[in-house]
Amino acid sequence: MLTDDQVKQFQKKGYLVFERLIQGEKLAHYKGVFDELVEQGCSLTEEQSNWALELDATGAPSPGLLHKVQGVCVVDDRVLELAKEPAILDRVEALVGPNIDAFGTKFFPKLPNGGTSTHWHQDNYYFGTNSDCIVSCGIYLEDADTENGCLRVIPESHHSMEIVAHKKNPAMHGSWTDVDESQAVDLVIPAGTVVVFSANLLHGSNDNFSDRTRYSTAWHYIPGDLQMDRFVRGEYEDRHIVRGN
Ligand SMILES: O=C(O)CCC(=O)C(=O)O
Repeated sequence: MLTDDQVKQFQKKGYLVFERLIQGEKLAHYKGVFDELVEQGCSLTEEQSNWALELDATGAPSPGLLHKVQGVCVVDDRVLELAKEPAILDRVEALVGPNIDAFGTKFFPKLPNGGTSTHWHQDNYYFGTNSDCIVSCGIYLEDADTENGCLRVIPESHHSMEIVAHKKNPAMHGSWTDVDESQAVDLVIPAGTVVVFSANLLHGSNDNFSDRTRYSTAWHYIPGDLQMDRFVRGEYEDRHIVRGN
């Protein structure tokens, strides 16, 4: 269900944006599911498995400030239904094939006034591969703009197939790399938008400087038969068959 032009654009630019793909009651339903997770996460005083809190300047977790739910489809199987949404999979199928798994599921609430998700990186850095069979997917449950930290991409940066060096700071979640920000595109998008992109694409987002949340959930779609050392089908808990076999 992608046009030839869309497939070409994915190949050329490394990403595709589907505005308002999840709509109306469906969007409200999923937003409600994530509200529940935020409520749960914001009662945490220390980190727990799957649940990460924002870090203060010394790298200590900040009680009550949820940063991320890693493995969100394991924590709440209602989110797995979103990973199986036909509107998404019909499009992803054109890039990944008929048998599709999703792995590495996460939710970022990006809370107001300082909430974080990820800075510049390539997803494949984390997976120890430069495979171009991995299609990352971000779903934005709320309007995302430059104030609340929309997704930013470096178009065409997936072409080199090179995984660049990433750095780590103990007072920050995740690893990141430097990019030429003059090449960056801000994806200012309305609620319900789905972005798919190559796992080799440089992308990231700024922190949330607004007084609004910016909920997003993300994972990676792969062909069901793709072998991955650390994410073995049937063994790795956060790898799910979402279409076909
Ligand atoms: O928060 C975002 O929009 C970026 C998320 C992201 O880059 C990731 O999950 O790898």
